[in-house]
Amino acid sequence: MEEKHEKHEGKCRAMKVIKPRKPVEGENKVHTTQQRRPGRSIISIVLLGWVTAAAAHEQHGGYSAGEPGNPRKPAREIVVLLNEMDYSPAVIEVKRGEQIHFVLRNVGTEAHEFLLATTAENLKHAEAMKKNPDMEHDEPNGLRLDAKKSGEILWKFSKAGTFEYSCLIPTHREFGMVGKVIVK
Ligand SMILES: [Cu+2]
Repeated sequence: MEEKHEKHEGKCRAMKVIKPRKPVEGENKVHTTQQRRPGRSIISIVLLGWVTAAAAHEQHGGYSAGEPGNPRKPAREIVVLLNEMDYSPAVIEVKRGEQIHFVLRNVGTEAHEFLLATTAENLKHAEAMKKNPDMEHDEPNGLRLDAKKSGEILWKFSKAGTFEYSCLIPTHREFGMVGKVIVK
């Protein structure tokens, strides 16, 4: 359990701590044409770092509810109000492949979160948050909003199934801060 917590906290920061991967021996052969172009090499290093971070995310089952949306593609807007201790609406239906532009408004008097994931992932995440209640969330699938603040998430529901959004600040989920997304 201990190890899981640590790994999970690592996940939450995976998108922030981006370290370029050390080149593996033999890899240079593939990139020989790029060696004369320092500009491209830098891009390669940045991309490698990003891929490594993305892979780390994937290992922990990140983005279990689909994938970050593409701002160039059309999206349906859904306004969700966050309050003590619920969401409105509490159930959302979308079509598989549909992009949703969530406009999130915290109309309550304390901070709340909106984290899109499977129930299993959110429950695991909630365990980690008991140890670290002020864990920051700045990920494509979720955010924390202070009272009276608003935010946005663009999300593509690429998988069919039932997912959820919930607030993992200790006790909030238990008090009712959980909503359902049905993807058909
Ligand atoms: Cu909350």
